Amino acid sequence: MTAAPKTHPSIKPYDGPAGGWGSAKAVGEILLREHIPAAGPTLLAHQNKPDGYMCVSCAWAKPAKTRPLEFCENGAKATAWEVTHRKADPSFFAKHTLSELEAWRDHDLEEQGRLTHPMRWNPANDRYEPVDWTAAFEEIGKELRLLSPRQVDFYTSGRASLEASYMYQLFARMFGSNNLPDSSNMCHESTSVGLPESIGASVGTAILSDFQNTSCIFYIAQNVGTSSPRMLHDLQDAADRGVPIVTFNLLRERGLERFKNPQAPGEMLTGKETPISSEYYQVKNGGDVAALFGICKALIEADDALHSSGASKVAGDDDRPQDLSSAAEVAFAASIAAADKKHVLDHDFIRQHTTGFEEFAAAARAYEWGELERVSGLTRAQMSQAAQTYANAQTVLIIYGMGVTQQVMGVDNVHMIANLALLRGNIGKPGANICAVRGHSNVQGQRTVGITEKPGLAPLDKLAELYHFEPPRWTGRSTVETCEAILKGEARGFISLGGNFLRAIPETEAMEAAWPKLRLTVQIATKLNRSHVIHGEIAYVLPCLGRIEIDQQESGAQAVSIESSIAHFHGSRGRATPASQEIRSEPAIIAEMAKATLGASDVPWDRWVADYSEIRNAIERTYPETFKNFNERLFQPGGIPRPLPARERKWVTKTGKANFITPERLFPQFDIQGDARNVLHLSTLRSNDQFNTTIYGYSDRFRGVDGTRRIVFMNAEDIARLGLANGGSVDLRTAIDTSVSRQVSGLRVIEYNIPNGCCAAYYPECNPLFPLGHHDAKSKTPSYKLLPVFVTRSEIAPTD
Ligand SMILES: Nc1nc2c(c(=O)[nH]1)N[C@H]1C(S)=C(S)[C@@H](COP(=O)(O)OP(=O)(O)OC[C@H]3O[C@@H](n4cnc5c(=O)[nH]c(N)nc54)[C@H](O)[C@@H]3O)O[C@H]1N2
Ligand SMILES: Nc1nc2c(c(=O)[nH]1)N[C@H]1C(S)=C(S)[C@@H](COP(=O)(O)OP(=O)(O)OC[C@H]3O[C@@H](n4cnc5c(=O)[nH]c(N)nc54)[C@H](O)[C@@H]3O)O[C@H]1N2
Ligand SMILES: [Mo]
Repeated sequence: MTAAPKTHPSIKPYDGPAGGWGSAKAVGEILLREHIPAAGPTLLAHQNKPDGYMCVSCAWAKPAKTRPLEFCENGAKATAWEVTHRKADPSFFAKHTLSELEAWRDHDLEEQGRLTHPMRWNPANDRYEPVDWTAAFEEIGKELRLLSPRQVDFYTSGRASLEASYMYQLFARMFGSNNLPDSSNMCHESTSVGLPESIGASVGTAILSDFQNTSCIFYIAQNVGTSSPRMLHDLQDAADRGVPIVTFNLLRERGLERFKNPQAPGEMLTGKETPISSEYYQVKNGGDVAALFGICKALIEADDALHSSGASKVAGDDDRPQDLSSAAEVAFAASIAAADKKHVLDHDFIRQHTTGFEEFAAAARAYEWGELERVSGLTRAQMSQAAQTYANAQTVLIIYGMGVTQQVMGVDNVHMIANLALLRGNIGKPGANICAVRGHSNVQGQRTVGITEKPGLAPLDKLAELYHFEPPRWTGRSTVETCEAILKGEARGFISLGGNFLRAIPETEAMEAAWPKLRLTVQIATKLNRSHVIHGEIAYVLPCLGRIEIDQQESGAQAVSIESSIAHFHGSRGRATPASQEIRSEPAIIAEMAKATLGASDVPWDRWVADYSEIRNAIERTYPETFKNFNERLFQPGGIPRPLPARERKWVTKTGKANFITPERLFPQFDIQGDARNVLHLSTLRSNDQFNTTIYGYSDRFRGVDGTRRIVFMNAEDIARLGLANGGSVDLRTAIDTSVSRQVSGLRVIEYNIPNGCCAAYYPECNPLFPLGHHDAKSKTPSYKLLPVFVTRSEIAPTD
C-alpha cells in the first residue's frame, strides 16, 4: 500500500480564500504526485478548450471565450488522476488476492494506477488474471443469454460520453432490459422528478449569459469551491458588478465566502480577494423547505400589505393582516415604499403563466414564524432580509446542488425553489432562471440520450423503428431498486459502465454481503475500486480509455461529446497517450459485448466504432430536434445549446402552465428508535481532495482538515451536551429503522461552525449508516444529506 495518511492528523482553521496560492501550489503537487510534471502543463492547456478535451471532473459550463487556462485545481487533479504513469497491471494482480485487497482503503486501491489488461477472476487462486478480449466477450455474452433480461442491471456512472451512453442503452434495450440505474439516481434525481412537475424542464434552465445579466444570485446547498470551482469565475464577475449573492448552506464554505483567482497575476501578487456571498445563511440540514417557505411568506405578506394599504388592488385581494414585527420587515416595507412599488410579486406573470398560486400563498401565510425558525435554523429577520434582497432585484438566478436534492424531501425542495422563482417571474427571462449544478461531467447528457429506467422518458418507438426490434416497455430499476433486487437475489447480472456502485450506494454492509451472490459482474473501468474487489461468481474487469486519451479507431482519432450543467453539448478530443496498448474505448467494448450477446442485429456496431461520427448521426436520427446538425456543430465555441422550452416560457407540464406545488410539510417525520433528545442530523460531504468515491488524498484544505477523513464536524454545544470532547473518538449509530444495527466507529470529533442539532462527516466513509429505504419517496434519491444518528463516545481511539 502507498501513501498512508499522516499518523498525526492536523485540524486547524483555514484562513485563506478559495483559489489563491494554495490552489496554485496544489496543482504543482498533483502533477508531481502522479509523475507527470513535464507533460502535465501542456495537456492542461487544452482542458475545456473548443479544440481540446472536456474536463473529466465536474460538468460546469465551457465558455465560448475561454481563459488562457480553463481549468481549476480539482480539474487538474482529475486530469492527473487519469493520465497518471502508475499502472495496476497483471504483475500487481499476481501479487494480491482479492480477499487481501478487500482490506485496502479506497485511496490505496485507485492509487495503484490505471488498469491495463482485461482481467477475469480466477476462483482457484482468488486473483484477477489477464484474459483475451475475445474470450471475455464470448463468456459475458453466453452468461447474459442464460439470464432473463429482468435479472440484469446496466449501471452507468455519469462520465461516459454521449456516444458510449447511447450505445449502452441501446444494447440494454435490445437485450430486453430497462434496468438502467445510474449515478443520477443518487444525485439530481430529485431535480429530474421535481422540475418537470413545476416548470416542465428536467434540467436547469440557466445558461452562462444569465450569470452576466443577473441582478441577484440565490446560492443554495452547493459547494462551489470544491465541486465546480470554475464557476467561481462567473460568481466573481457577478460579485465585482455588485450583484448580491445570497447563500444558504449548512456550513460556511470558503468558496462561497471569498475567492482569489489563481490565474490572475494581479490578484495573486496584490492579495486582492473577492468576497463572494453578500448574505450568508447557515440553515440546518433538511431546513431548506422551511427557509424557502419563510422567504416566500415574507414576500407574499409584503405584497398583501401593499395591496391592503391601498397602493394597488389585485383581483381577489382581501384585507390581510399586517404584522411587521421585526426590524428587517420594517426595512423591507420601507425599501418597497422607497422604490414606489405597486406589487412585490409579479402578478401578471402569475396570472398568465402559473397555476396553484392561491393554495401556495395560503400555506405560506399560515405557517407560524416560530415553526419556520425552529426548522430552518434561521431567524425571521434573516428570512425577511433575504426576501427583501430577492424582491429588490430585477432578475434572480437560483443555483442549487446536492444539499437540497439528496434529502427525504428532495423533490419538495426542488418544488420550493421553483415556487420562489415563480413568485417574481424569475424563469424565462435573461438574467433569471434556475441552475441545477450537475455532478459528473456528462451525467446530464446520458439522460438526454436514453439512459433511464423509465420507459416513458426513452424514445422507444424511434429505437424500434430505426433498429427493428421490440424494446421492453416495463419500468426498469433505479439505483435503490437495483440494490433491493440484489439483496433479494432477483438481480443476477451487473454490468457497470464506470463508477463504484458498492461505495456510492447506501446500506453498504448488507450490499457487500449480497454482492458475491451475483452470477456475473462486469466492470468497465479505468482504475481499480472496491466494486471490483468484491465481485460476482464470474467477474470481469475491462479496462477502458479515459476521455483525455487519444482514441484511435479505423477512420482515425475519434472525438466524443458531453453535455454541461447549462445544457450545451461539446465535442471532446483526447490528447494523451493511452495508458496501455491493450485497453479499448468504451464504445468498442460496448459494441463487442452487444455483438457477443445479441448475435446478428440491425445495428452497425462495427461501423459505429470505426467512426464515431456515425454514432452521432444515429443520435441525431433518434432526436432530430435536440441534435440537429450534430457533427457539423460539434466543436462550435460555447457548445451546442439544447432546446429548453421553459426558457421561452413554454411550459411542457400537464396543465400547460408552470405550477406552484405546495409541499405537505416542512420536515420529514422520523420514527426515532431511542432517546430523540440525543439525535443529531447527519449530512455527508465531499472533501476538497476527492472526486466522489475516488480519494485523491487526505486534505480538506478549505475546512482545515489534514491527514484524516474519519472525522465528524459538530457544534460546540452539542459536544458539551452529549458529554463528548473536541478531538475525542465517537461512534455514529443510525437512529431510524434499527431492525439492523448500522454503525461507523472511531470518528474524531471536530468542533466546527455548524448549526446545533446537525453534524457532518465524509462520504463514502459514512455510507454504511444509510438504510436503503431512507430516500425521497418520489425520486428515490438517497437522503445522504439528512440522517438521524446517535453520536456516542467510542471505546476505540480515532481510526484515522
Ligand atoms: N472536486 C470534486 N468535484 C465534484 C465532485 C467531487 O466529489 N469532487 N463530485 C461531482 C458530483 S457527482 C456532484 S453531484 C457534485 C456535488 O457537488 P455539491 O452539490 O456541492 O455536493 P456536496 O459536495 O455533497 O455538498 C453540498 C453542499 O451542501 C451543503 N449542505 C449539506 N446539507 C445541506 C442542507 O440540508 N441544506 C443546505 N442548504 N446545504 C446543505 C454542504 O455544506 C455542501 O456545501 O460535484 C461534482 N464535482
Ligand atoms: N453518502 C453519500 N453517498 C453518495 C453521495 C453523497 O453525497 N453522500 N453522492 C452520490 C452522488 S452525487 C454520486 S454522482 C454517486 C457517484 O457514484 P459513481 O459514479 O458510481 O462513483 P465514482 O466515484 O464517480 O466512480 C469512480 C470510478 O469510476 C471509474 N472511472 C473513472 N473514469 C472513468 C471513465 O472514463 N470510464 C469508465 N468506464 N470508468 C471510469 C473508476 O474506475 C473510478 O474508480 O455517489 C453518490 N453517493
Ligand atoms: Mo453526483
